[in-house]
Order: sequence, then C-alpha cells, then structure tokens
Amino acid sequence: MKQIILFFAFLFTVNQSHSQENLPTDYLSKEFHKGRREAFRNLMPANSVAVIFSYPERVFSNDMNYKFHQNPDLYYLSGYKEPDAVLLIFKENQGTGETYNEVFFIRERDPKKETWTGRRLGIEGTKSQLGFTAVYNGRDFKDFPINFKKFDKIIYDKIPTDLNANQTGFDLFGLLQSFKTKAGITTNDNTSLDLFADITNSLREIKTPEEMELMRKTVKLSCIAHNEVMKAVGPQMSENEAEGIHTYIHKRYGAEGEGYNPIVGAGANGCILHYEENNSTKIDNQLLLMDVGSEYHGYSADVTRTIPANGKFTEEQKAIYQLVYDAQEAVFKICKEGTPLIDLNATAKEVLAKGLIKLGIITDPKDVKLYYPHSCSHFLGLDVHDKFTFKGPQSALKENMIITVEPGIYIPAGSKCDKKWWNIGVRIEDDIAIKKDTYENLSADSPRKWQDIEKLAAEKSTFNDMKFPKI
Ligand SMILES: [Mn+2]
Repeated sequence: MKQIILFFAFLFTVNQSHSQENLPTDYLSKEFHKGRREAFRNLMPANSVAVIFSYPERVFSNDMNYKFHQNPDLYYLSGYKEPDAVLLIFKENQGTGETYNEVFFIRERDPKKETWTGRRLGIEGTKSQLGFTAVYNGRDFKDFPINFKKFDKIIYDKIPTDLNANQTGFDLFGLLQSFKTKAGITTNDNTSLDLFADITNSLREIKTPEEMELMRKTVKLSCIAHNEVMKAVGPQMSENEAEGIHTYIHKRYGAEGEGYNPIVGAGANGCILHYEENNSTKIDNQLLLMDVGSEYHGYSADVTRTIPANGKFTEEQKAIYQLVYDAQEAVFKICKEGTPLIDLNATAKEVLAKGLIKLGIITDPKDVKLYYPHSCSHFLGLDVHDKFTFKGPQSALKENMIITVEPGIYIPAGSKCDKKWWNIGVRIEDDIAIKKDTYENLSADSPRKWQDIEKLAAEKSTFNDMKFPKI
C-alpha cells in the first residue's frame, strides 16, 4: 500500500512540476479563435449575449467514457478542448471600470483527477494559451453577476436534456442548470436556435487561410492512407484490417482520429450506404468501397475510393466506375463561385441517368434514384457534414467554401437489371475548395482514374511485409 501511495505521490509531483512537452505546433492560433469571436460578435443583434456550451461526456462502458470530442462551435470560437465549459460572448462591453465582452467558465484544475484522467488547461492555461482575459472556474458561473434578463436576445444552441449531475455539481449539467435559472428558461425554449445557426453557419461555411491549411493537411494524409491501402489490399485481407491501415496512417501523421466512422465495405457491403460493421473477414475478388477521412486538429477529410481487391477491374466494374467518374468530372466543371448549390446534384444525376440508360440498367431517367439514392455534395470542415447556409435555389457556392463531390452507383443483388451488375457499388468522393473562377481538388493526391488505380495497386506496400505471430 505504501508503495502505491508513493507511486501516486510521484505522479502528483511530476504532474505539478511539468507542463506537457512535444505537443503539435500547428494548432489554430489564439488569434484565429479571437478573430472568429469578433466575427461572431459582429453578426449579433444589439444588446444580446451568446451562450455556447461544451459537448457532454458520454458513457462507453461502466465507468469509461467515449473519448471526448468538443462541440465544434465552441472549439471554433475558443480552441478549448475539454468538457464542462461555457463561453459567453456579449455584443456590447459589460461591467464598469475594467469592462469585458466575453467570459469563459472552464473546467477547474484538480491535481488528483489530473493524475488519472489527464492534464487540464485551467484558468492560467486558458489565459496564456488561448488568449482569454476573463476566465473563471465552472463553479463560479452560478453566482457570477450576469443579469440575462436585461438582454433583448439570448443566443444559444440546443440544450441537451438527458444529463445527470456528477458529484461536483459544476459539470455541464450544473452549468446548464445555472444558465436556465439565471436566464429564466423554464421549458426548452428554442426560439434562439435559428439565430445561433444563422451566425455559425455563415461563419463556418467560409474557411479562413488557417483553416484551409489544416484542411489541406487532413485531406492530404487521408489520401496517403487510401493510396497505401490500394497497394496493400488483396483478396485475403479483411475489411477490418483495411480500415486499420487507414487509421494507423492517420495517427502516424498526427491526426487525432477519424472525422466519422470509417466505411470499408466489400462487394455487397459496398452497396450499403453507411455500412460501418467492416467485419467481413475476406474481401475476396470484389470491389472494396472505402469512405474514410481523418480528423486533424478538429478538421475532417472525407475521401472515398473504390478499388478492385485483386488489382484489376472487371469489364462491368469498369463500366460503372467510369460512369461515376464522368459524373464527378461533370460536377467539378461547375465548381466555382456563383454556381447554385442545387446545380451540383442535378448535374451528377443527369450524367448518371444517361449512363445507366446507355448501359441498359434503367430505361426511365427517373429510375436513377434506385441506384443513386443520395446527393452529390455536402460542406466539409470541423464537421464532416459541415454547417452552411441554405436559403433556397438562389444559395450558391462562394470562394473558400469546401465541399465534397461524391456521386455513386450501388446495384445490390436482386436489382431489376442483368445479374452481371449485381453487387457492384462504386462511390468516388473528393474534397473541393471553391475559388472565384475554378476549384482546387484537395484530394488529388489519391488516384481516381481506374487506370491509375490499377497501376498503384500493382505496387507493393510496406504493410505486405509485416509479420505478426499467429493466435
Ligand atoms: Mn461525404
């Protein structure tokens, strides 16, 4: 027992005397986050306050939580990556004497807990690393002198309703309770949701140069992962292992993880749009559809490649693949500022319908939706399905937006067409930065032409030579 106590005493000392070393140096800067708060404030109406909470922690199993993921809006506005926090942004300066226009209530430092669950930034760290001036511990929110009732508008997002208080009472649940009491919110008053969404949508849909740099990085390293799997994959490999190569490479390049659950599906599984089991033990001589993208410092890539496990497309696979490729090329051509958002999918659909008719798979162009049931594009950034403004048919692409272009064709077994097409599922997805008169394909590092994929598949991968003991 004494040894154990000594051990913890040792950890405690280490924790107290050393801040963390060898951290990544390319996080978003505090100036970035400050700039985003200023932009947010500019869009707020007069005499208003915005209240932005961290995401809740969620149970994985018994006393283990899922790895915490910050609310992307709070991360965007602050850079803070811990739970149990609330940020207040005021339109006008508050207080007398030393005035302030933002206050941040964060998770209190607790050396004992930090020994178990990791370092906390605390008040000092939030001031020095994230550039805030008015920072308090969460416990101080309850009695902090803010008269919410004096504001014409309180701007906040959806409030989670399924949380329980922990022992401290100063966690997210406690902060939410204090907010509701202070602001006099008795029901789930959602009147400010539209305004919160309008502001965050209009900011986040346009990427700043700093964000663009992180987007380039997350997409680039995801392409490296796709390319390595193209080389490594074979009929004997499992879906799970193919996924593992992706996730290994993401981490190898410093990504925190994936922006969404990877979809790695062979043959029939490739025809299931959000297939996430990835548990087929043998890919066999089938097509492998991989929709996998890393999350790097909060920013998600979203790249899909479809490859033949044995390195060669069959004639039927090639025909479908080429059709999806052509649809993607047609959409790329209109990727520039001013193109109405609704034109993207209309273009993809038209090419796919014509092609499916030509191949004899459908006769009525309307039936394209049987084999192409989703849409062509979404915004990309801190969320894989990122925030954007849609105000009807006039909403158009703008410079520095990032969208995906991802047509696909999925022909499950039993479809009303020649059997030779069954179990072919193809999606090609790239991440596109919109410019004034053109576009930039951020995922151009991973081959899209079937000829280029076959060429790369013929190369050997480092992973082919890895040997592990049998179990
Ligand atoms: Mn996507």
